Amino acid sequence: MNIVVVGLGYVGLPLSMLLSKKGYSVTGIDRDISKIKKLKSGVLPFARSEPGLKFLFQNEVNKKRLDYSSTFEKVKKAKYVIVAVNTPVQGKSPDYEPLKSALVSISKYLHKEVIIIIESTISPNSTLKVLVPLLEKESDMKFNQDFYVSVVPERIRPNYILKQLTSIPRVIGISNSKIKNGIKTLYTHITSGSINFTDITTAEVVKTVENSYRDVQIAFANEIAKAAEELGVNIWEIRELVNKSPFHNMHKPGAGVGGHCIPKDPVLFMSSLKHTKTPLLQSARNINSSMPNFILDHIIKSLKLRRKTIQSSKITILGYSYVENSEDSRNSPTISLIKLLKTKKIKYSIHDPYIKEYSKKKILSHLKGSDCLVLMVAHKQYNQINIGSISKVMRTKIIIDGRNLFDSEVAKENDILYIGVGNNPN
Ligand code: SAJ
Repeated sequence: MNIVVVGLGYVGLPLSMLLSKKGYSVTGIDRDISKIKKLKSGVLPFARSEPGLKFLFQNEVNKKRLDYSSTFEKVKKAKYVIVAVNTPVQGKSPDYEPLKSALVSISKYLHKEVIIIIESTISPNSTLKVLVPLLEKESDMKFNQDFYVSVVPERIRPNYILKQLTSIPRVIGISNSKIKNGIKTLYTHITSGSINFTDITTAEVVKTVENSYRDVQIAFANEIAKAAEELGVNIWEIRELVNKSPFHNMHKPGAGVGGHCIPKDPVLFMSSLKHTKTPLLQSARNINSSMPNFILDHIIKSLKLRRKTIQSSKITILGYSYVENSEDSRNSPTISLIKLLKTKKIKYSIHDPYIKEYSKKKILSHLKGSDCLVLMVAHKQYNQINIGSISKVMRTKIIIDGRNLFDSEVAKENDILYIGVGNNPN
């Protein structure tokens, strides 16, 4: 059976390889010609540190049944067309340009009985009110008569892509029971997790709500962390003890919330509401987006404490990506922090072991003569940092620990001013 996967990012590319491994004939399509060229020459264009992905790619890429292209002809022969293009937000509204462009291209080759599966995260009501009318207009065919549409929101996370893709339960929104068995078989080949059928709009709501829920959970931790500083208590001890109470799962406060899901999905959800106000979701977004500023405040305060002017200081930022042990830097809190440092004309250097541009120099050479170490991402490599050695090379000994990675006691023993998020032991 022929399947086309449109959009070869963190969702579509692994999915194209997994489907090939399961024996399907797969064509992966992306409008980024350089990405297609790399794939066809056997080079993985990104996510090289993703567990298991390189191995899967090397096993599948030479098989005849897996092909990559920047054109859409293969839609003509496909039974399923899975769309996994990015759906960013611009301000408070979805930016469906990539998605609409993909659907217009697909429409040119649409034929009877094709099932279009939307894995991209979209705001509630988008499929039936925007995407289906576009497909009908562009293809001159009828929804639920000539072609069918299903919404199966992606559920992956960098560092755990293949593990989650093959095990997490999936929600499948359909509007015609005729396609149920076929889609059930397809997703049973993808994941060992449960397959949960519902209607199209419910599937759209579930995805945006599950990430809104996480955004609120993280914002709660961040708000309590700010209060903990005023109260002079350690948020990490608070969190540990709170979570000993049954049914409590307080999340981790930190330097901010980045990524391709959490910052965006609550905005997608809210964009579909015309009358209902969502102050909690909006506050959570505001709190999480405020964390890079909170880090900046700590940088300025600590430099002042050490009688350093911010203009004469040099900051070392550890971690550029949005989440630990990954190269993915989409919506990274470090990007927000850098913008703020630039407005204050504070000099900085960046290290990140997963990003080529920021991994040329060793950590210690970044810290030589530095006045403040700002830990933004808890990459596993940073666990090896020896506080004693960094203390010897820094000009001013300050650590702003955005992810509770360092031991504040050890910092103190090395005469380092240690400031965490929600943990200021001074
Ligand atoms: N973060 C915190 N505190 C926390 C957890 C995360 O500050 O307690 C920050 C991270 O540092 C990062 C951002 O939030 O900057 C997002 O982290 P994440 O762990 O939520 O990772 P994502 O963005 O890849 O989230 C994905 C989502 N999965 C899907 O959209 C399918 C999310 O719904 C999942 O809960 C998460 O993976 C997961 O844990 O699997």
